[in-house]
Amino acid sequence: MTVVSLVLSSCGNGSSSKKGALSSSVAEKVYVAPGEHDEFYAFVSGGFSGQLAVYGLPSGRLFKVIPVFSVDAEKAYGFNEETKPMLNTSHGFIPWDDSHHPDISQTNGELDGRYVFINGNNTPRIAKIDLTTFETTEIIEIPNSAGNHSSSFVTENTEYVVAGTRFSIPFPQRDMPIDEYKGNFKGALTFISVDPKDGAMDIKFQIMMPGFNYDLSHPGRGKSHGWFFFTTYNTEEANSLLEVNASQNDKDFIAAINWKKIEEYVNNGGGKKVPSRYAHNVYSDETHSATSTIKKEVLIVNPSDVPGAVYFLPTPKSPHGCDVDPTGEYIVGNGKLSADLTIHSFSKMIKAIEDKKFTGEAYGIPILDFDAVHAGTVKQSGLGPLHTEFDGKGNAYTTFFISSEVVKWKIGTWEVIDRKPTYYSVGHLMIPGGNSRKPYGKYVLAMNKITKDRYLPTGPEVTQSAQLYDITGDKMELLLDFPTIGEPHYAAGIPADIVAKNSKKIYKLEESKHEFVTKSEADSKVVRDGNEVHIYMTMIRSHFAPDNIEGIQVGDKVYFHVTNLEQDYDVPHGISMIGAQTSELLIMPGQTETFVWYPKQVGVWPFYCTDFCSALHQEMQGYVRVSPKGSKVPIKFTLDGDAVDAE
Ligand code: K7E
Ligand code: CUA
Repeated sequence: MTVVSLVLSSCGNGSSSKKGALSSSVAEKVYVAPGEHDEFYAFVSGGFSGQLAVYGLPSGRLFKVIPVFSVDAEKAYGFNEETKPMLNTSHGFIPWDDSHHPDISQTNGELDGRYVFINGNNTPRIAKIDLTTFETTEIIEIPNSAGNHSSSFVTENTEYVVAGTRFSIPFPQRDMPIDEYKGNFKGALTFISVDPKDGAMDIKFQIMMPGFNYDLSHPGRGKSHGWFFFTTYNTEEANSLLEVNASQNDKDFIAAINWKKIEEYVNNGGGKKVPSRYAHNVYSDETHSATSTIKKEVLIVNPSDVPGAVYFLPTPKSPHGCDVDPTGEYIVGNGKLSADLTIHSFSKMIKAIEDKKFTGEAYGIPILDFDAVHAGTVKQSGLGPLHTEFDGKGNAYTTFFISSEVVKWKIGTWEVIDRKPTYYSVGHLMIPGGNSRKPYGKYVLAMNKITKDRYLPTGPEVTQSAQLYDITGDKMELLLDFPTIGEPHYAAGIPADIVAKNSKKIYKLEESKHEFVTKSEADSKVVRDGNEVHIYMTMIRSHFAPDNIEGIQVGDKVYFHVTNLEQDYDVPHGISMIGAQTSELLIMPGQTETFVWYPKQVGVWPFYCTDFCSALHQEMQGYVRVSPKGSKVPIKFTLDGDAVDAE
């Protein structure tokens, strides 16, 4: 086998004309000519950057980094007064998180392109990004959770976005010895309802599961709609040296949750309201501002109170990925310490439940007989399987971290059809719509942890990257490498035409309900209120109004409320002030944003536009005169010598 492939590859390398022809057709497949658009959007998680990057496929061009869980000076996210509340939590203002799994909203099991959801792992949160503006518009904190990793996956009609805890913790949280973990720590699985009209999120209930680690999850679909599946590891309930102590059991579990049954139980008054503090942050496109509300309780469901709602499917070797095929029949558990993939059958699971094929129970939850639910095994498929996606044509693709490859296999016969190396140590992979009833099986994107020799060196830190493969033929074909931001984990892809047509171009000035909006230059003003000063400023090509401000004093707290009066597509302006302990503002047409400046030194200090907006951008500037504290210099604000409010 090795000899054959060696001969083949040396033959291919020897024929330079073939190599040339092949590489040019590969280049054509990813070439998007200047001025043309990509076929797909790819939303790639930023991992420890906390953000979400938007790329075009097949070109691999980066369009935007959407700030989600981390402050972003470029866009003033978390720096301006309008977005600071987005990063509020029960622990206070948290400027960073670790984002792993974007998932696009669905209707009838198909991508609908309204929202992308993504999880923050570290300080458990779920965010929603609105795909008309490509902005984060809602973040909800997840209480009683830690290492929010088996998140944020949506059900077939986006009834719920689901979040599962990776680390179990004491419930209720309390001061207790760590070695009393077993039986006392619990794992919360959280179901967040999504309002079908406006997308508003709300925690409907939390299922308080045994103290395992809940690693990944996916919804049932089609026949299995109404169920949700979570991989677990550390069913040993170890609390120390998990690399050894959590690898004792030959099999851990996939937890199967009948959420429809639990929803019904809850709607009939089931569950118990428990005090829990968590933040719910909402950004409004009308006020261009976010508000943060601290919620005080959450509805807890004990699984043993809802018979028939929760089962465990034994699954070998600390499974990581938990993936459901497009028909909803097969649930794939990738045991990361195994060479095999284990596939369970939903129909067999239902039958096994009816026939009571149980081999025991864990904390009152029935454990199903492995043979009664097992559909098949993909044998010796590689080393260190992590995640699986589907092409909608009966094939599945699994990543192998240790053997650095993507392996294509056939659903039902469980045979390996193809394998291609990745460079190197691949984590997730993504087929657009690959977590839905309707995958668009044209490309697979592999996201790698290690790239070593693939790029020019940049010191000890080397970029992480994605690789694009054509999967339209029997064999996968590597097309393109491109670097990513942060560390990519999962990604979500969608045909561009579903999303692009809804993309917003401007914010309508007359519709703004921002508390400090200034809708015309004539309305701009400066108002002193004790030692607080509010500057109501406008910007339009190519000046600020007012651009000369006097009467500010050392020790004041100066608010710049700045409105971009432009009503044309793609004409942002920026503003920054010398010595401001915050970022610039980058303000879209029709939008108002605010930064705070604490003048510390007497003098005349400039501000300027930071976004090259016109031929006279360099002329877009102004001055603030700062007098000593208690000075008699009155508030005065002018444009071209005239007081702007006098026009
Ligand atoms: Cu496998 Cu966080 Cu989904 Cu990364 S996880 S790879
Ligand atoms: Cu406005 Cu540059």
